[in-house]
Amino acid sequence: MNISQSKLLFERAQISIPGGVNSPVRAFKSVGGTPLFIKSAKGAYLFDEDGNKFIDYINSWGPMILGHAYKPVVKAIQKKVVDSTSFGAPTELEIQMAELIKSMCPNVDLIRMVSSGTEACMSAVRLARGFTGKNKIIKFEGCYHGHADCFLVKAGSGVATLNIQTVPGVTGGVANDTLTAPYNNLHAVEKLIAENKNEIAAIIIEPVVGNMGCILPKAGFLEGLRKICDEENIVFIFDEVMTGFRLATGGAQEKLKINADLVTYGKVIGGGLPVGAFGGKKEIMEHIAPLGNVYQAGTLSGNPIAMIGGFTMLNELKNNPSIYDELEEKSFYLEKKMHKVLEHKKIPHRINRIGSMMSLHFCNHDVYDFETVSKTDISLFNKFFHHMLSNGIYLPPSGYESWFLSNAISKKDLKNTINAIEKFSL
Ligand code: KE4
Repeated sequence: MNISQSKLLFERAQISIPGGVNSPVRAFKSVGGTPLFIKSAKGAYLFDEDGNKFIDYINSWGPMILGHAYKPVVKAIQKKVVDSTSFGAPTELEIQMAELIKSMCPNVDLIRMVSSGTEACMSAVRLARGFTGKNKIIKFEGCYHGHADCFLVKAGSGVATLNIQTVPGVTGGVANDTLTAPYNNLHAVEKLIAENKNEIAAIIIEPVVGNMGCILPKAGFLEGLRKICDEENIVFIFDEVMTGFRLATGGAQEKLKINADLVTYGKVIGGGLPVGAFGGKKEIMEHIAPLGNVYQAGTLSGNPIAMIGGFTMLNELKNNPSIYDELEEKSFYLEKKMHKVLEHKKIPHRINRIGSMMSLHFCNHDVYDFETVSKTDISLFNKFFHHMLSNGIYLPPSGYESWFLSNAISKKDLKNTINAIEKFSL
């Protein structure tokens, strides 16, 4: 596969941009090789600067649930942009967006728009601390909630991919207020609660993890955390930046039938434009400025172009709920066929999947937390990644990431993906 243009661009990029990328996971650091520079994308396909075509299983790390350059979203943005790109003042569209989200997601009385998932999660934690008057939070090893200082403790995604044990610049004071427990380990959380009685403001969790591969909650785990939060006056925060509007219109709260106190969103909510949000119970959200004193702000929060992109995307999902059935059918097909091929090849593996989020791990054991992910054969994954890339299949460049299917993917694309796997050998 000719990637000469990407090679030249990557060399040039590294002169002006740290590592040549504006987000570390894009750098192919763990899988090795040159990151591909993308020229355009349409539907299920990416086209790089060398003219190579790929079936996309990253979909911008989740946002492109209906495929790239989705016509209604493109048209809505084109129409809106001529009315200026930002006012720094309230608009009706922001009300419409908030009302639409409230109609789709359970348990959201008030919602505040921001410009990234990091901002959403950072703001939700500050709010939980302000609301409870307590300082500590519990997060889970391998979960990733963005790059705010308090989350960069045993984090997933790029932090795990790059194996950064402690992030320089995150002070001891901040790290001391972030407690961690293994995912799916309720006993470890109970122990932290007992050791930090009345000091814990929030438990923040990816209700389905996408940042150490796709990891599903074991039966009773989330329910147990819900009970702890109720008993201990702890704010239960669902980080639904990945799962929101992807697992169902109502995200993981709807799919898993469990209510958080605060929920954060990103990715799909913006349809590929910079949008995040946090929302939840009125009695908590009304502590946010200007109603309350928990200050949170953003020049481009609720930006009209970002709003129209997200509003159009969410409306498509709300008005066509069959999309989730189609995504389930396509994702199940891929999982089933991939398992059959790898089993026939006698390659030990596990496939974790829920809806259109999935991950493949090369191992002989179940994968249910950071420790079990860390014991998978990452070097074999890296070999698999490059095999698939050279066969026109663009997977996340890390064994610590989830794959995302878009509903633009066709049965033929899925069959081509399986054909590529059939050509894989150890
Ligand atoms: P952003 O600040 O990157 O918009 O969102 C942070 C975030 C928060 N919560 C969850 C569950 C997330 O998955 C993310 C971001 N996910 C990564 C992919 N694993 C974004 C890709 C990147 O860092 O470039």
